[in-house]
Amino acid sequence: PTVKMDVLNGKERVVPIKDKPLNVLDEGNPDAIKKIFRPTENPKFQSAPADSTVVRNTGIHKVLALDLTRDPRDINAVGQFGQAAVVPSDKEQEVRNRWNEGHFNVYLSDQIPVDRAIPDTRPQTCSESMVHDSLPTTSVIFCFVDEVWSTLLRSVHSVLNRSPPHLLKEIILVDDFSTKEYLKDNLDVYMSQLPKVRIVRLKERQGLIRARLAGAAIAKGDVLTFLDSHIECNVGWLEPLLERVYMDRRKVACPVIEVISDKDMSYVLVDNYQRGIFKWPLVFGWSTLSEDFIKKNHMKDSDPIRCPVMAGGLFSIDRKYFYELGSYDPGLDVWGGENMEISFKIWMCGGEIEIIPCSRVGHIFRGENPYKFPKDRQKTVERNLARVAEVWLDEYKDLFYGHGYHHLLDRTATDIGNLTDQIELRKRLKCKSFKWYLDNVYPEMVAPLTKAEGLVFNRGVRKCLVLQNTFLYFESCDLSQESQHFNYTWLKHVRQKDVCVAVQGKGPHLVLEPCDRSKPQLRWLHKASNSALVEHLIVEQAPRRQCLEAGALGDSIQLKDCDPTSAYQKWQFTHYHAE
Ligand code: UD2
Ligand code: MN
Repeated sequence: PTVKMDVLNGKERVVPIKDKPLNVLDEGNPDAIKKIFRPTENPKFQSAPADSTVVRNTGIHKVLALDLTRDPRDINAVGQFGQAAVVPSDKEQEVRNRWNEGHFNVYLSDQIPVDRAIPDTRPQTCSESMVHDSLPTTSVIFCFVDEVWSTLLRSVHSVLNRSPPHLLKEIILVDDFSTKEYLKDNLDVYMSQLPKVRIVRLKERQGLIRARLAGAAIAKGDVLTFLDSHIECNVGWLEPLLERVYMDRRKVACPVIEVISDKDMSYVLVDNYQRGIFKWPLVFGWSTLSEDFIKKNHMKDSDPIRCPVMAGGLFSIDRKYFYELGSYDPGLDVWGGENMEISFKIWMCGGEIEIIPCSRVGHIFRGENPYKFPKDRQKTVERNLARVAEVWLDEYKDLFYGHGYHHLLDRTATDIGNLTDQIELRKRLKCKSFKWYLDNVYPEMVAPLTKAEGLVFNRGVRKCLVLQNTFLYFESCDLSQESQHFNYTWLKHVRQKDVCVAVQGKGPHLVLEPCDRSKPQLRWLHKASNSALVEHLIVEQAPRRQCLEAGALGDSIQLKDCDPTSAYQKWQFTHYHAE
């Protein structure tokens, strides 16, 4: 007899299904599927010998639309079918009181069944697409710290209810040293009824990066699938991810991340053709593929989309390949930047990142992190990003620092930790350069290596700056003279080769010094063409601004109080790449 298991609040009900045995048998070739499937996820079936239920073959089948919530227990339940849930007016205060437990509507989450149905939001053709019968198995890894009970449960049930059981090796819950009581014994008891779920408890707070590593370390599946602990996997989400990894183990597959509203918990589908990108200074974002690009590549809405970077939370990766790549930099703390690290590593060391539109997972995006950072949040994220920049960005790391992170260059103030292992790893894997990555994976990215360059023209004397034999002076402008070529860099240096224009002591005289990223006295503010070159240090430390000024006869150059009306303080480089 075919039965459907249904779990709510720790109570198990076994519901006989009247007419049809299981929705899943509607799909594809029933014979093939009977062979590769256990009838249900019911633990009672799990004691059956594996080889009697799992028969592998090399054929293909239509992607399975297994969904044990398709026929929900209570069609009138709050939030059922992914609909917006309404807060009764007398509960609004409670909503506010409980908001900070998760930085979303925790009150509503608790009202919604942990096994609610959600709409199948896949593009039309997805249910017709074929996958191999012999896909690899996966371990699903959720790490969490102080996750909301109902949300964590809904995440786990969405995996159990919508994943082909023979492909789901296990679900690993990594508790990153949560403080909430309910996540202790209660969670153990609840999960003990779900034989595929294992719980790992970390003895101190590690942050999500090392927590994921702890989960990966004990995983037995062929593929690792990482998920955030406040998600709902949609119908047919798993096979399309595993198919890509199966076809090429160096492909890392991400589902489309849909939105579970933090306010009303509704399941909202997102626009098609979105890919993950970054802007300087390594800020993750989404960008829609251009219509031209879609046309030129004859793309269908179900085709995989290559992504320069992944969002971070949800992806499948071949387990052995994950370790060949050196997994994550374990020196990354708590939250942030690890998505950049793994993305650059994957692309530059021979892999690929794709979003698979036929795989969709809802995620509650929150305005704030609902947990505490052991150290300052901003400093933690900056430090993580600086580690990534130092290891992976080559000469482009100056763009990272130049877009608001100059202060990180002062290593006495910011200790970004030891990077020897990461740099070694990059050498050992013979990874390509960041320039290669920009040219081949993300050519739309604007990444000029300097902010401005060429001749440095002074408006007052109408001559150009010359650097020769440790002297700085003016001459008639002549592009053919190397000695008149300067760069204005992301680190705000006025620079010729390795020599930088600097302020001597407290001024007014200038000196030439070897360029040094950490020294603030080498930095000049220059906002636009035909504007001042302002001494950086003075701007930060004193109200009196000092600007570079050419002597009226063009025979000297020194620091003077800034005077916006003086043409002798207006400077112009030949080319400006930015601002
Ligand atoms: C996004 C990613 C997230 C991660 C992060 C950057 C998605 C949907 N989410 O932010 O996975 O890549 O960017 O780092 O792509 N957690 C711990 N220990 C901690 C902190 C967090 O276990 O110290 C857990 C947390 O409970 C959650 C997961 O890590 O399950 C991700 O954290 P988040 O949901 O706060 O990150 P999110 O979605 O803002
Ligand atoms: Mn999240």
